[in-house]
Amino acid sequence: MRTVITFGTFDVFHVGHLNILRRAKSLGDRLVVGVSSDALNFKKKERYPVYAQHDRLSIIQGIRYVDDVFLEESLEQKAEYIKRYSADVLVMGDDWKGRFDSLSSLANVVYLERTPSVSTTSVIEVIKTI
Ligand code: C2G
Repeated sequence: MRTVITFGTFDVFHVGHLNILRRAKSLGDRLVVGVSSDALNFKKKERYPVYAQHDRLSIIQGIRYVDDVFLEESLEQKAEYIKRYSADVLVMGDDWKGRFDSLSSLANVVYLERTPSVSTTSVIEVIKTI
C-alpha cells in the first residue's frame, strides 16, 4: 500500500485542484489530503478563504481520488503529518518547487506542474466583474 499525501487550501474548488488530486492519486494507492485551516490561511495570506474549513474539508473528502482528509494547522508540521499517515510520497504543486526537499529522507517529494490559467484569485476577480 503506497500512500500519497498532499496539502492545500483548495478554496473555491476548480479544475486545477481536481487535476492535482487526480495526478497525486495516480502516484499511489491511497491519497491523504491536508486541508489548510482558516487560521493558517489568515496567517499566510492575511485573508480568510471564501469557503470555511469545514466546507473545504467536505468538498475534498467528496472527491473520488481522495481517501482521507485532515486539517493542516501549520506549514511547519509536514514531517509530523507524513509520519502520522505513513506517507511514502509527498506531492506539492511546482509553485513550491524545492521548498520541501528537506523532507526527502521521510518521503519521495514530487512537485507537479500547476494547471495553467486557473486560480482561486482569478475566479474571484472574474466574479467581481459580473
Ligand atoms: N494547483 C494547481 N494548479 C492551479 C492551482 C492550484 O495544480 N492552477 C495546486 C497547487 O499547486 C496546490 C493545490 O492545487 O498543490 C492547492 O492549491 P492552493 O489551495 O492554492 O494551495 P496553497 O494555498 O498553495 O496551499 O501546506 C501547503 C499549503 O497550504 C499549500
